[in-house]
Amino acid sequence: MKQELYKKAIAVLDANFQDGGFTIPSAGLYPFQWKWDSGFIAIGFAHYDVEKAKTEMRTLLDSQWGNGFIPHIVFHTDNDSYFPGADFHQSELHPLSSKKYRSTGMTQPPVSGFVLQEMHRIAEDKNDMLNFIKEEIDKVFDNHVYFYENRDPKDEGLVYIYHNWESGTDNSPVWDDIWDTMNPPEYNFVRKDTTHVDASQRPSKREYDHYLYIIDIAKQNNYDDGKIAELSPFLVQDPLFNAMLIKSNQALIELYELIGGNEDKIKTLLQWQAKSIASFNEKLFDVELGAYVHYDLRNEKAIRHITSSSFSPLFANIPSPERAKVLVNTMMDKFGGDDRYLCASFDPTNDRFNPRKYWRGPVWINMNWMLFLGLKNYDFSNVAEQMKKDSIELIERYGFYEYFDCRKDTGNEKPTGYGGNNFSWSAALYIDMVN
Ligand code: 2M8
Repeated sequence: MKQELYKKAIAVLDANFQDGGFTIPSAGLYPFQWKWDSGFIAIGFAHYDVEKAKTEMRTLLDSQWGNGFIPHIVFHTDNDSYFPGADFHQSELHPLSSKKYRSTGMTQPPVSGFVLQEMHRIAEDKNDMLNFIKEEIDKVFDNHVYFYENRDPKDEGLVYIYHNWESGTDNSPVWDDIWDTMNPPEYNFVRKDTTHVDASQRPSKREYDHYLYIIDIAKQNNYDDGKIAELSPFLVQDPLFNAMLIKSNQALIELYELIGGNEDKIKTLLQWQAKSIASFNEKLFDVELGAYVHYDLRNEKAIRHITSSSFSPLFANIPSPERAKVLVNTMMDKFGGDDRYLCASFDPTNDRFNPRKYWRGPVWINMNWMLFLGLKNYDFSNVAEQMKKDSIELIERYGFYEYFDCRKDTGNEKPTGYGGNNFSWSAALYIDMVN
């Protein structure tokens, strides 16, 4: 471990931690609390400041709505360096939204369950951490109830997302075909992200029109889930989102077993698990591509592209060992090679791949962290080690960036890190990976 860099990682997290008891992903660019960022951040804190780790999760879970929903951004302050902010999202339109915090009316991948388990794994004082978990765990369970009751209209055990921002992989080329089915108005608005980061590394204005339009439809319906399921032009079963839910279900089962009692909840979780895993394997695996893919529920068709999300089921123990082998072959065949770092966010052999643009190709540390653990779990030790080594090398070489070029420096191109710098989850998961 490089001591200096480890100290720098801690400095990044501590500087991004705010008085309100939450951590911003990156100063300027992202000035509020984001749901899945918070989870990864708490894992980093757990290694050196347990109280901050608990505070991070406590604050996030405190933003829960009356129906179990947990929003994707919690607007703790009136900072206007981000668009679209609280006034655009208007979470107050939903009758059960938090009265304490303004937020968005959409969510993000359900990481909280497995984050609590990671915090318990890392904690030296297990009793103290279990006491904390006892206080918070039911909120995560209620969040899963919300998903299964409101986001699974066909009762398949697979939940939908209604906005690309819910996926976390905002401008993935996977959504391009959905944008082709829509024709949103040209909105007039002032972007803030491109004042912090070069526009070539961010989504286009036209993409933002689509993002805002979907929110407008949800708002016209007061963020009512039934109406959204009926009317949203974007309705997708995302393998990453569903894998996170399944991973968190499993974590909740194991944590409830540790706590004792809670038989009813464990029984419900086991039922969800059996159904979700079966449907996931049945519906989202594309035999020809040798990978899991997204399913467009609105237009009733599979979106047949390979992304780093396609491999995330490894993290949640979803594929059989045989299928895991197929997945890893696909990964190494298309995303691997001596001239590349693992793991590009989008298929480098596809025309839509862009190594510098956000979720259209660059390497993301949170995805690599999940893939590393998944590969290790299936005993792909060499690939797992490479995933970890590549992640650490990218950070050592370029810094705690938001995302990284997957191409190795051969002299012609100048690959580097992109997006926000001093990025919290890159620092947090670096801390976890080198520990
Ligand atoms: C990015 O998304 C936000 C919207 O949620 C944005 O571009 O403004 C994504 O990378 C998302 O996954 C992440 O949680 C967020 C904050 O780091 O930034």
